Amino acid sequence: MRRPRANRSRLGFTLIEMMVMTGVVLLLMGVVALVSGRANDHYRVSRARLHLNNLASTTIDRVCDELAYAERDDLNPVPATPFGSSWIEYEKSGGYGADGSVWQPTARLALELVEGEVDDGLDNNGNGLVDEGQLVMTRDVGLPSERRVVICKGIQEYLGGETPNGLDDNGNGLEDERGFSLVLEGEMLTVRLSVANVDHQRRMQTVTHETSILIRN
Ligand SMILES: [Ca+2]
Ligand SMILES: [Ca+2]
Ligand SMILES: [Ca+2]
Ligand SMILES: [Ca+2]
Repeated sequence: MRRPRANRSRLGFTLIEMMVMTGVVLLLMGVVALVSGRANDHYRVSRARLHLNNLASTTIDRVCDELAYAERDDLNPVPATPFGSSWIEYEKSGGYGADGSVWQPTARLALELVEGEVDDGLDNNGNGLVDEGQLVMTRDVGLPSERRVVICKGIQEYLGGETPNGLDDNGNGLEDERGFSLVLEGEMLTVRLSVANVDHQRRMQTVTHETSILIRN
C-alpha cells in the first residue's frame, strides 16, 4: 500500500523551513557578533583616550604646581618665544622663615628620550611610537642628594600639529616646539604637552593639553 504524497511534501517543506531558520539564526548571530565587536572596539578606544587625557592633565597639573612657587629670576632658561624650551631649572619657595622665603635646592623638569629609544626617526623599543620621550623631574640638581623621577611617558617628539621645519605649523606662536613645551610671555607661563599611545589594533592616538599660570616676579 502506497504512502500518501502529502506526507513527503510536508517532510520536504519542513527541511526547507529548518534550513531557512538556521540561516536566519546564523545571520542574527553574525550581526550580534559584529555589533558586539564594534561596541567592544569603541569601548577600548575610548578607554585608551581617557587614559591619555588623564595622563596629560595630571602631568600638566604637576608641572604647574612646581612652577607656581618659582620666581621669574630663578628660571633657567627663561623659555622665550619663538622656540620656548623643553626643559627648565628653577628654585621654588619651601615656605617662610625668620628672614623671609626659604628656597629649596634647584630642581629641573626636562624632556628626555625614553629608555630604549634613540633619536633616529625609528621605533627602537617596538611600542609603536617613534622617538617618544618622557618627562623627568630632578630634585637637588648637582647635590649628593640629587634624585630623578619620571612623571610622564609616551610624550610625542613634537607637539601635536608641529613638524621640524623652522615654521609654526600649529599656529601657537612657537616654532618646532617639542611634545613638552614651556614658554613665558610677560608673566604668563604656558605649559603644553602631547602624549600618545597605540591601541589594541595598533592605531596611534594622541592628545594635546595646555595650561597657563602666572609666574611670580
Ligand atoms: Ca618607541
Ligand atoms: Ca627612535
Ligand atoms: Ca608651533
Ligand atoms: Ca614646525
